[in-house]
This record gives sequence, structure tokens and C-alpha cells, in this order.
Amino acid sequence: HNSPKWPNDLRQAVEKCCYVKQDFISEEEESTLLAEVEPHMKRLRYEKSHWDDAIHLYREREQRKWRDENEKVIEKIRCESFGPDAKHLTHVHILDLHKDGVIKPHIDSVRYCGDVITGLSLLSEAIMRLRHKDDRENLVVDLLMPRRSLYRLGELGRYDFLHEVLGDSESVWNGRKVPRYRRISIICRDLPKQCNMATEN
Ligand code: AKG
Repeated sequence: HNSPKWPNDLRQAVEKCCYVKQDFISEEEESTLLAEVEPHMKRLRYEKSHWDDAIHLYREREQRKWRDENEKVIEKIRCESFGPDAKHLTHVHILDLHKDGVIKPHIDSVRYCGDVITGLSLLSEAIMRLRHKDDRENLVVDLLMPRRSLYRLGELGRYDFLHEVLGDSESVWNGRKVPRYRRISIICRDLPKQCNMATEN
């Protein structure tokens, strides 16, 4: 996607606020998170999306309280991805994407999320594709998210780019087929800006 149509510095700007950190958690940390998350997930059915939904074949839940060892991991995510003054959403979003599931291009509503979306990829690697809202075909950045990596989507990349998680058939990285298995993401966000402004309205 090295299109010549990228305006000056836009690519560097988006890569600065949207990135992946490999091996962000250990195998043991992944297992400990899964041990807490899996029993809840297994009780839920995978949902097929409605016509206007961005996600296909998923199940999800929100969690506020974590076992101590997992709370430390959640803290580590927040420390990495947010500034010191961030106002965090207290609940963490757990999204279980079926191996045939996809997340279609979307921008998270400003009603539900502030400047940053950040998460861990458990169980499977996957590719996240960012597409600029004004030129979805040419201004495209792919992020490879290996198993146990952290991704951060912030600021410019969160507001001006749609993001999606590719399905198995589309997942190719530098000519290598990236098998997309079932993937669980553990996602932290900050408070929507409107929440911060609520007292002014
Ligand atoms: C979102 O929360 O807007 C996503 O697209 C989730 C991405 C993920 O599964 O990590």
C-alpha cells in the first residue's frame, strides 16, 4: 500500500499514533487471561451481525473487576497506550471473534470512546487494516497483530481512519498467508469526550 497519493507526512503521523507492540504479554499472561475470560465466553452464542453492524460472528462482554494477576496486565495496557491524564472507561471490552468472523471497516462512535482504542490479541494473529475516511482505496495502512501483541489506535488514526480486522481469506502479510483462527481481544478505551463535557451542556 505504498500509494504515491499519501499527502505529506500523513503516513508517518498515522504510524506514530497507531502501532503494534509484539510480545507485549507472555504466554503465561495469555493463559491467565484466558482462564478468567473463557468460562464466561463459552456461555454466550456467537452472534451474526445485523445489516448495519460492523462485526460478523462474534460474542462479547464487558468486565470491570479482574483477578489480581490480570488486573496487572490491564494496567500495563493502559500505561502503554494512554497519556497520564487519560480518563479510562472502567470496563474492559472482551471481543471473541469466531475464526470465520470479521470486523468490517468502521470508526468507533465518539459517543462511546475517547481518543484511544487499545487492545491485546489472544489466540490468533490477525491483520488490522486502516483506511482514510476520505480515500478508502488509496490511503491504507495494514498492521500485523501477532498473537500476544498489543495494538494502539489513537488520535488521528482513531478519528480519520476506519479500522477493520480482516477475515481469513484476505489475511496476507508480505505474501505470507496469515491464518486467522478464533481471536479474543481485550480492549481498553478512554471516556468519550462528550462525557468530559457533560457538565457544560
Ligand atoms: C473496535 O473495538 O472498534 C474494534 O474494531 C475491535 C478490534 C479488536 O478486536 O481488537
